[in-house]
Amino acid sequence: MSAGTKTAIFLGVFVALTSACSSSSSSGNQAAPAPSLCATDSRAQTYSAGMEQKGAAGALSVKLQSIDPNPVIKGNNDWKIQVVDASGAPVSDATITVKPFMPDHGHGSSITPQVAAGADPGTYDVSLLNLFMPGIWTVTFDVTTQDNVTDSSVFTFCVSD
Ligand SMILES: [Cu+2]
Repeated sequence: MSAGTKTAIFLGVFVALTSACSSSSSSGNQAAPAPSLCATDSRAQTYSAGMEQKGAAGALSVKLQSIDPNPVIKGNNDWKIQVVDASGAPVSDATITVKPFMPDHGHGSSITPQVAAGADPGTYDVSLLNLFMPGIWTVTFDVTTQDNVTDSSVFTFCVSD
């Protein structure tokens, strides 16, 4: 066998290997469609009536009594909440600031949620909770009581496309 024949055989094997490799990588591009972002994000909470979020200071808690719509939607949401103290007693006449925020994007909402006293002790009606983009939103309730007790509770929900 001449040196020229050996070189030709070597080149033939090399071309066969590289073409097999490139054809297998191109077929890998046909992946299944990505699942919805909310289904796979473990940060998202699932709403249930009465779900409670203890404040960071441990002094107050916020309960979600109802959310409308349920689950949360892209756009304006109305929530009914109740604030309770560490012993579970309703806290009326508190000052509450509600802050929606997208942690992955670093922005809030330009619409300021409105808070009004609710029908029952310690309850408040939150309106214009504007979650305007799909994805993870944190909703922070900063609460100050008449006795100047302050606390902050955070809920995390995912807004679907
Ligand atoms: Cu965003």
